This record gives sequence, C-alpha cells and structure tokens, in this order.
Amino acid sequence: MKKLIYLFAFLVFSACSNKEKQKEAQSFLDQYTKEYMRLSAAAAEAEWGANTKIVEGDSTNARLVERTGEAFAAFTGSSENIETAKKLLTEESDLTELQVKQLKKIIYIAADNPETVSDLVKQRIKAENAQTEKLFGFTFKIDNKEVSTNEIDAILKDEKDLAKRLKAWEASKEVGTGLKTGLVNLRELRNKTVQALDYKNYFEYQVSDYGLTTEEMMNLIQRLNKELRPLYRELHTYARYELAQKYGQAEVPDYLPAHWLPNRWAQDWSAMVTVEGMNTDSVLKTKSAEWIVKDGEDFYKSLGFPSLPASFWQKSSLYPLPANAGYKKNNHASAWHMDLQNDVRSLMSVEPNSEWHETSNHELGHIYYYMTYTNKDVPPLLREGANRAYHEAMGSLMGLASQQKPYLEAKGLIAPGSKTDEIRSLLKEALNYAVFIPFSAGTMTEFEKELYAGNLPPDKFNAKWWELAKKYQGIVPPAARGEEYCDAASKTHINDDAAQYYDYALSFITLFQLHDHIAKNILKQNPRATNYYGNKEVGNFLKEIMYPGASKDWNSVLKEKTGSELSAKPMLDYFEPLVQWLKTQNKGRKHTLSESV
Ligand code: X8Z
Ligand code: ZN
Repeated sequence: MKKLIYLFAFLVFSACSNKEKQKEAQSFLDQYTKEYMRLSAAAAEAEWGANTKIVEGDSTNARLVERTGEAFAAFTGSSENIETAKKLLTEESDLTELQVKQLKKIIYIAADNPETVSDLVKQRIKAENAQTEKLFGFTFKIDNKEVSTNEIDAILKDEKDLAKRLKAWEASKEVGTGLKTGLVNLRELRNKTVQALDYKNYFEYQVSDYGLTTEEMMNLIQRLNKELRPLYRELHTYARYELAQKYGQAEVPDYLPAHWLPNRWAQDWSAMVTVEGMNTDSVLKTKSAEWIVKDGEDFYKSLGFPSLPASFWQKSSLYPLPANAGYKKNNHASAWHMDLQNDVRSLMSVEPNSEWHETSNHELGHIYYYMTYTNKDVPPLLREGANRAYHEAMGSLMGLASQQKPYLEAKGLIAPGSKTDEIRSLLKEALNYAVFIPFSAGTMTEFEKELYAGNLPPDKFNAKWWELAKKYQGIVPPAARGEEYCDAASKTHINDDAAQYYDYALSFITLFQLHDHIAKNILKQNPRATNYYGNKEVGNFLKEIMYPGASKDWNSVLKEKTGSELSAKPMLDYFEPLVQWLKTQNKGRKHTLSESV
C-alpha cells in the first residue's frame, strides 16, 4: 500500500514536472516561431523578387537577398537557439511529441546556417544568389539568335532534322559552362557549413531529413533502379530502333545520342509518342495559358479543395515574360509558401500544351499541400510535407490522373467514346514515369553523392556526368564533351536545390502506390483508366495525407493510408502489360543495356 502511495505521489509529481517542462519548451517554441516566421517571410519575399525579375547589372535584388538571408541565418543558426533546443531535448520524454518534432526541426535548420561559421554562411548566401542569377539570367542562343527555353523544348519535341536538334541541344547546355566555378565553390561552402554541426557533408545533411543515412538512401534508390531496370531496358531498345527510323538513320546506335530525345536531360521521353484520339496537345493549343492553370484549379476543386486565394492570382508569376520585358525570370516551375500562412504563389512560364498542363497540376499539388497543412493543428515549423517526396508526389499524382482517358472524356478534352490504343497510351506514360527513374535515382543522385560526399575533382565533373548517364540512362553526348563544359550544371536542381533529386524518384514510387490505392479501393476502377473528377472521397483521402504536414512520420503515413511500405510494385504492375508488348516489338533487336544496374 505504501508503495502505491509513493507511486501515486511520483506520478503526480512527474506529471507536474512534465507540465512545467512543456510550458518552458512551449514558451521557447512560441518565441522562436514568431521570429522565424517574420524572418523567413522577408527572405522569401527577397528570393521571390530575385527569381521573378532578373535585371542585368542591377544588384538591388542581390543586396536584399543577402540582407534578409543573413538575418534569417543569424537567427536560425544562433548558438543560443541551438543550445536551448538541445537542452530542452535532453528531457525529451517529458515533452509532447509535437514539441520534440519542432525542437529537432530547429536543430536541423540550424545546421544549414551555424553561427560558429557565420562568414562561410554569408559567402554561401551570396554564392547561391549569384548562381541563380547566372542560371536564369542566361541568354540562350541558336545561330546567334536569342531563344527561350520553351522554344528549345519545342524543337527537341518536334524537330525531325538531326542537325537542327543538335543545335538546340548544344544551345541548351551552354549555360552549364559558366556555372562550373560557382558549383565548385558552392560544393565547398555547402559542405563546410553543415560540417560545423557534425554532418559529414551536404548530401548526408539533406538525406537526414528522411531519418536515413546516406548508405540507407543509396540502397533504397538503388533498389528502385534495379526493380525498374527490366522495363527501362526494353524502353531503351525500343527507343533506339524507333528513333533511328524516325530520323532516317540506317544504323541503330548502341546508346541513345542525347539530342535524339525530346527533353534537354533525357528525363522524359513521352513526347516521342502521340496517341490517336488522346492527343490533348491539339485541344490545348486552342486554349489560353490562363485556361491551363484554371483547369488545374478546377480539378482540385472538384475533389473538394477550396478555390485558390485571390492573392495567388495577384502575386504569382505564371506566364512567360514578353520579349521586350527588359528583364528575365526563373524559367523552371516552382511553388512558394511565402509566409507559412496564406500567401501561396507559383512561378511558371505556362504555355498551352500538355507539358505545361502536367506541370501546372504538379505545382498546384504543392500549393494545395501548403493550404491544407496551414491549420490550427500544425505549428508553422512543421508546415512541410510528410517528407519532401510527398510534397512532390501530390501534384504529380494529379498530373497522372489528368491524362487518363475517362478523365479526359469527362472534361471534354477528347471526344467521348473515341477509340484509342491502350498499349500506346501506356507506352507514352512509361516514357514519362519509368524513363524518369534512371535519371533521378541514377544519374542525378549518384552525381550529387559523388560531388558532395565523394569530393569529385572538378576536372572529372563532365566525365562523371556522362559515365553515369551512359550507365543508368544508356545515353551518350552527340560528340565528346570535355571538362570545359559542365553539363550537370545545366540542370536547375544541381544549382539551387542541391542534393535532393532522389525526392522525385521517391515521389514517383509513392504516387503509384497512392494511385493504386485510390483506383482499387476508393474508385473501384482500373488504375490505367480512372476518373478522379468530382470524387470527394478521393479528395478526402488526399487531404488526410496533407493535413498533418510533417507532424506525422512519413513511413507511418504511407502504411496507414495504403496499408503498405514504400514499394515499386504498384508502378511495376501498372506497366506490366507493356513489358510483354515491348518484348514482342523488340524481338530480334539488340539490347545494349545490362540487365541489372
Ligand atoms: O522540378 C520539378 C517541378 C518543380 S518542383 C517542376 N520537377 C522535376 C524536374 O523538372 O526536373 C517535376 C518532376 C521532375
Ligand atoms: Zn515540385
């Protein structure tokens, strides 16, 4: 009995002391959050300006980015904040789960900006901005005539003359050359800043956001590469033979010359194929760029998501600049949560075609994720995706759903009841989703791992890039590309979204799992022929994933929502009928890719 009384007294005492500790932690978190929101909103506003209005020779944006970036870094990296968060975490078990997550986030953010190396942080902020300005302020030229990236993309998509394709491809890579020194410098600055808080390198730091080590992430990514390889190998052989014929080449090359493919980095080959009766491009051509974005909003609204706020339309930068604008903007699509509250914006250069239709759906996925986790239950510090891949998956999932026949029929984008070739449709999708895996999980991820964790020497950047492209994607440059070029740096993310590209590979795997679940268990439809439009149950399913943001663990979210762990099986099942078809097409053709990677 006495023991019980002691136990009771102990419990009351520890409950009280828990409450005290929680109060102390909460007071720190409240104070931190307030300042964090103020400083991050100011930095986001400066970044927005620097990405939407790049004026040659004008350093106003740069100065503002540096000033606000430094203030944000000084606060988030302050030794005092780090110490307080660490001290509070020593009594982790007394705190609520939400508090622990926020404190860990504070320490994670700090590692990018530690006060102890504030000079390095300042140099990095400056270097990051200079790199972005160079990348997006670049003037692309073909035959000495200025062209936009949209124009280069159109040539790579449609042009049959190989000489013209080569010029467009080469023009698209020119930007990389001038970015090499900046990349070498940024690699060092990024590595050194996170090393001050005991991460081995910047790659390890970014991967740790998933709760994984570099080795664990590489194993996971490698597994996906291996699982997708048999399908990719068939697609690769198919593309070599089909394209050789299309371009009138008597000889079929063992590896695909990069300028043969309809994308600057060979990451999406879907434009190789048109599907009769499903050619949305011909319909979209007749619409306006505004219509494309509105149509995306309409899709989300039909699932029960709200309208986009008026400020989205007022403040976003959605369309290409007129040729005489006198300034440039970032030409790569993105979505922004400016103030971690209701100011959401997108930066795009939408034109009325199927690529931008898909990209617009993708960006709206980010925007609706922002809007959904901005709620009373999710503290601003945890207003992020369950993990970064989830953030990418939402909009890509809607992009996939927006290309399926029953949806297109319901929306009047194709004639109802039109006869279409299902295998050809599946082929077009595989040339997008399956082709992307060796690029994202192979070339990009391996290159960045070598860059940050392997200290890749600058005189091997281009050799390494093309070695990986050949190994994973089976592509080769049109002609030897020496180290005077830096083709990796022509890819946006290498410069301004460093060491995170595996996010996209994981997002594709995740989205097929979610899609499979939605099709089979909610819609009771064939995953290859769904119509999400107007289905509130689908909307609720997505909202439930989005609502908690990062306040729930990502692996439990997937398990809870789909009943399974991360797995490529739904993606492989989806394309299963295509493998047989490809094997028949490829009979007698020479495979050049190894069976496994
Ligand atoms: O960068 C993007 C989005 C913005 S988050 C347009 N994506 C990757 C890319 O373009 O390389 C979407 C899929 C892959
Ligand atoms: Zn995205």
